[in-house]
Amino acid sequence: MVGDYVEVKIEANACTIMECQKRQNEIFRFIVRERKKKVTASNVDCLLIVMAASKPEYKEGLVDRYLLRSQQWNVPAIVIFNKMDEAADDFDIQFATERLKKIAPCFEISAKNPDYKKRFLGNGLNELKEYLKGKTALFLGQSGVGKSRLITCLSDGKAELLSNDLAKVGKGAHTTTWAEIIDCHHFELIDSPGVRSMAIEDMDIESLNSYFPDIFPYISQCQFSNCLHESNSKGCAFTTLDPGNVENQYLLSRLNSLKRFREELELTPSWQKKY
Ligand SMILES: Nc1nc2c(ncn2[C@@H]2O[C@H](COP(=O)(O)OP(=O)(O)OP(=O)(O)O)[C@@H](O)[C@H]2O)c(=O)[nH]1
Ligand SMILES: [Mg+2]
Ligand SMILES: [Zn+2]
Repeated sequence: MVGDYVEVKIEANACTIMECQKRQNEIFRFIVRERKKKVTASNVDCLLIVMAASKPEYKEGLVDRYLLRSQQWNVPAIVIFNKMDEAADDFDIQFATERLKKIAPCFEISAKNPDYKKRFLGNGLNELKEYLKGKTALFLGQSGVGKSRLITCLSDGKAELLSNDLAKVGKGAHTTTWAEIIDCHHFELIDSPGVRSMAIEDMDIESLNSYFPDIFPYISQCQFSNCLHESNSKGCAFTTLDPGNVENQYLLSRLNSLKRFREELELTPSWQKKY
């Protein structure tokens, strides 16, 4: 598995894996149909969630989906807003960053132009490199957001090979098709296409609330534990929040994601998720 530490026996022209060390953590999914756990990588210190400021369009629901996995795997995440050199007019990086401030630090990046000067956030490329020091990080993000380009940029040319695929991108084709770990001297990066599935059908609905640590304190104040947090829900803690207040807007939009995920999880009966 990518990220594993193994003992190898080296002979004249063969290398044999003798033993695999115990994993600190695993990046996994459950395959509901086969009732099997599928591990894609191991020993990951941090998730790099990459979102594009231009195309593919930034979606709160998507970043929240990746952050949900971060909670499930118990691996801390950061969010990278890439392509800031050509950010869409309606992309509000400050709102997006503030909205996630209790969950994950955000960075303002242009992988295409490493000299890009950050304009909105305290965190740019230098801070990202500093953050990554000594860590093994795994990329998450849609096709075309710039993960491979970012690796090239962060590796200071050590990962030249990866940029070869630049010639054939543009249509959002799945250019990276294998999982690999890239040693960038001060840190290691894993670009893995296998973990990008957006489906969350395998998640445990009982854990969902706790995977939203920013809104969990409010949820626990709702009068009923099975509160649906709708505008007509009796005793709901969210109905008393003033939506004109920007802090409440962050909470309510995160709540929106939680409600959507819950609806999605309800589609798969829990008996199917016993492994
Ligand atoms: N303008 C601009 N373009 C970028 C930036 N980063 C990447 N791109 C371009 O976006 C396209 C996709 O970049 P990739 O690095 O291949 O994207 P990826 O996330 O690795 O995509 P997959 O391997 O398909 O998952 C390429 O044409 C890049 O040159 C950026 O910061 N600014
Ligand atoms: Mg790629
Ligand atoms: Zn409620």
